[in-house]
Amino acid sequence: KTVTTPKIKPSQEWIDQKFSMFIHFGLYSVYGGVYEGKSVERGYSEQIQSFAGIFSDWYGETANEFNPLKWNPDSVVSLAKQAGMKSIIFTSKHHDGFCMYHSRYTEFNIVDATPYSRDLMKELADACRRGGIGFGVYYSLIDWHYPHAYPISSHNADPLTDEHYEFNMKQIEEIMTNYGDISEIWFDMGSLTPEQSKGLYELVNRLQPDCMISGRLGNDYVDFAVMADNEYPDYKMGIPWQTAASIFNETWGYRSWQVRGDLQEKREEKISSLMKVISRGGNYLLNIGPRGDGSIVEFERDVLLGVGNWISKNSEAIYGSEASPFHTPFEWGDITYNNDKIYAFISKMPANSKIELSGFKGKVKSAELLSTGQPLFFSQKGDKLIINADMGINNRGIDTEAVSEAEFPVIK
Ligand code: FUL
Repeated sequence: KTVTTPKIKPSQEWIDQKFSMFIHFGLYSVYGGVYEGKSVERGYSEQIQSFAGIFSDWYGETANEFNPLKWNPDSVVSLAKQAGMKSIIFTSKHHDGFCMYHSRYTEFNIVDATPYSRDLMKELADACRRGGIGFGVYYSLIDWHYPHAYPISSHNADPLTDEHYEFNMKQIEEIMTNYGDISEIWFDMGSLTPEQSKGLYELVNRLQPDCMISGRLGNDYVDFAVMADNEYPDYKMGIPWQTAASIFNETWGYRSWQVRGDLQEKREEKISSLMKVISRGGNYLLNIGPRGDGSIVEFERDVLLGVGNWISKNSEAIYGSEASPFHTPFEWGDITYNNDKIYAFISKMPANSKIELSGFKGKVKSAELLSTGQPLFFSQKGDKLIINADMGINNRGIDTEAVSEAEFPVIK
């Protein structure tokens, strides 16, 4: 039996990213979750072709009007950076089979089939490089457009015919060859045989040995595990992993009738999820779904900017941090760890404002509010530490800026 030594990938570098942007942008964005004047409420909007039962030829004709002139890759990169994100993962091809890059193997792509006629993915990859952030690719292993994939299956986990698999191999080869360094490939869906998963895994490794490969390739060919959409585990895991989340939780692609909400609430929800993921050692991949004209939904932009603003004051607790060394979850929030320092992220302040932690071996030197350096009272008895997290801030009746500061304090 031959034993192959697993290749060492720069997984630590990948783990250290912590926070990245996911973008679901494609032909489906033109529909915005609406078909024949009706909102399609069932299912994710990026899968409208399946959920609304749109006949493929009609769906394909949408390409004639796809001209996303408001798309500006440099400002998308700048938004990601302001949000504190370290890479962008872009939908090269979703289940509908439409390629957002110039594929040689189908004309159903943004260069050959639309008035836009430019390789949008190439321009985004270049913008990421200019902006100094990573670029990764989402690739659906199923393809409703592929002639042998009809009728569209609702569970998205059909086996791949040999022909379809060969097509995927060729597309992955061109993606891995023509778009510079790819930080991760987010394979999605399909039910592959072990040989098929192996073939794709080896192809990526050969062309881009540093590219991290998502576990949705199946059959244990995995560099990082992907949690169920919007979910995270209770504890840290023994493998690099990621949680992908969308702003509205019910869709990834643009939905014209679901574009706003309570900004403060949404921002808090996403900050809490980010910290839950990071405290368990994972990476958080937060999605935006641009409109068909390429513009960014203002609410999504504002959520991202709010999260980024909070991160900028607490970045020490995030980048370069490790999962919580405590084995029990806490009612009041989550913990990260970095070089002798513990960061306690308080999402639900206890009524008595006391944060209790046990298991300390040495003597604790100080406790402070991370964003301002305000020292906090604490006492240590044996291995038990009690911090008084009452920062004298009354959450009611003060301006929003102060509320934002007060709502999610991080103690160092
Ligand atoms: C899922 C897909 O089926 C959804 O459409 C979306 O792309 C999500 C991120 O992954 O498996």
